[in-house]
Amino acid sequence: MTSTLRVDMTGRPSRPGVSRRAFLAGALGSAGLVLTGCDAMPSTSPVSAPDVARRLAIPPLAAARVEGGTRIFELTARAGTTEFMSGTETRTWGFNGAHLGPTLRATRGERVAVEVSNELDETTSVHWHGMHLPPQMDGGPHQSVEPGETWLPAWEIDQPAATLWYHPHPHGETEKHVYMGLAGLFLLDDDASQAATLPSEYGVDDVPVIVQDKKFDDAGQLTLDSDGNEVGLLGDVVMVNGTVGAYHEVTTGRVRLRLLNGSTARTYSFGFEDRQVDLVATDGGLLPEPVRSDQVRLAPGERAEIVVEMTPGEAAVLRSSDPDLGGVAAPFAFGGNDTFDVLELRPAEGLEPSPEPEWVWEDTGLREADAVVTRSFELQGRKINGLRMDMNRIDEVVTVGDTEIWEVRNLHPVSHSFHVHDVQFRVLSVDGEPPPPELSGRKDTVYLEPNRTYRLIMRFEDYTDPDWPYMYHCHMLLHEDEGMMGQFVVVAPGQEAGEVPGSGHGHH
Ligand SMILES: [Cu+2]
Repeated sequence: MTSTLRVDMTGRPSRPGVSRRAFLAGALGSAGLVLTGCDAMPSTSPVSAPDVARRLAIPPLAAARVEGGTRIFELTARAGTTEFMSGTETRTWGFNGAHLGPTLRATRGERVAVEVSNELDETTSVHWHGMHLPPQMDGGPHQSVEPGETWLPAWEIDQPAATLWYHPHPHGETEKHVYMGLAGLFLLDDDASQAATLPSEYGVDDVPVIVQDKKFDDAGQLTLDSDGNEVGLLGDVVMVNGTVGAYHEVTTGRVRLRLLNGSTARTYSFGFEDRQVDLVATDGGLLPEPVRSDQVRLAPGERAEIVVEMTPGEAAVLRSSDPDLGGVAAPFAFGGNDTFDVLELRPAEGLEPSPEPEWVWEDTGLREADAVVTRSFELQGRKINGLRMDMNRIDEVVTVGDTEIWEVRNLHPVSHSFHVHDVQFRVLSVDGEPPPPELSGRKDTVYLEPNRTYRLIMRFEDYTDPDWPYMYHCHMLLHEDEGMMGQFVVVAPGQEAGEVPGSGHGHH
């Protein structure tokens, strides 16, 4: 069975007096990655638009060595320069390179470790977004990596196959570190994903698509000025894997795109003008079945895997169009309703056949009847339950093994993107209604429309530690940095919360 999501094929012109088709043709002609057609934001970029399309960069698969049964990766954060635009060297940060990082990949049941080194001039950290792991390995704001230091987290991969990612999480500085380019994918495989009939040749028909928007100053340098925008910075240049004006050559009848919204603030609505796609996976792995979709909305931090059917010799353009922001009042949309091209797929004249996507789904096992605790989280301004983040305060104490329901309410006219560390949750309901099919699988981040209540169910399976907390927070990174975050610990039955290590020692 397939379902149809948000049909939005109105053919509305992107600019007054310009037909959608004409705009698309024009945009393609100039590799049109500079946003146009926006009411609320100037559409001109101080950096000239690229006059040629560029081949999509594919982040390399990270090399690893295996020692004593542990797969060990190396990530070094450093500064460098990147030529986003011909002839302009932009200062950026990256892992093992000048911008973004390699793709880490591991299989369920494997033990992994990462040597994280910091060659920047400032403190950073690396959080494994979506990963189930002990809190000391989580890479949140308490696992700082100081300049010149190396941090060595290790854990066992113990969750279904998924498209996860990694990025810094330093207290109050996350927006800047991600924006400068510190981010990469962490792909997990398992028996089910390996048996699935999904395109799976990395970088060929299984394509990482890290979507980010940037803003450049007159000198071609990145600027992080959000102009007082409530949601944060909305850039006027969009890039995929750091490539502006990206195209990808396709040789197979189907292609799988692993979409990551790696932006700091912008919400996207991905789709193709001329075809539907099969949504096959969300943040934490495969969906129960493919969901036939026109548009896939992703808030910052969210991922989706889509499978696109190709026509030989006929280009297809992944666009982000006017996302349904879910009732965000116009003054707060701030250009979040832009429409623009993201990635052009260029199929060959002859395509190798690809099978229909099929797999055996592993049930989440999360049942409302099993929930023993319900917690309430109200988001407003930059606060959760009336409080801003305090590194020394433990906000919630969870007992290991418990299934819990988290009722998350957005009381703000602005959207938020709610992320919980350590777990993959399932959305039970949105304002009391069953969730749409795209929210039927494993999630670790969910878009919160204004004035709605999301009931999330999750289970905290192991890794008790009364002292080291996990985070929950808004993944719109300006919001997070300004305090929209809280901390929880997972304790043994009957155990009390301890004290956050280092508390009382100047972490205020
Ligand atoms: Cu937010």
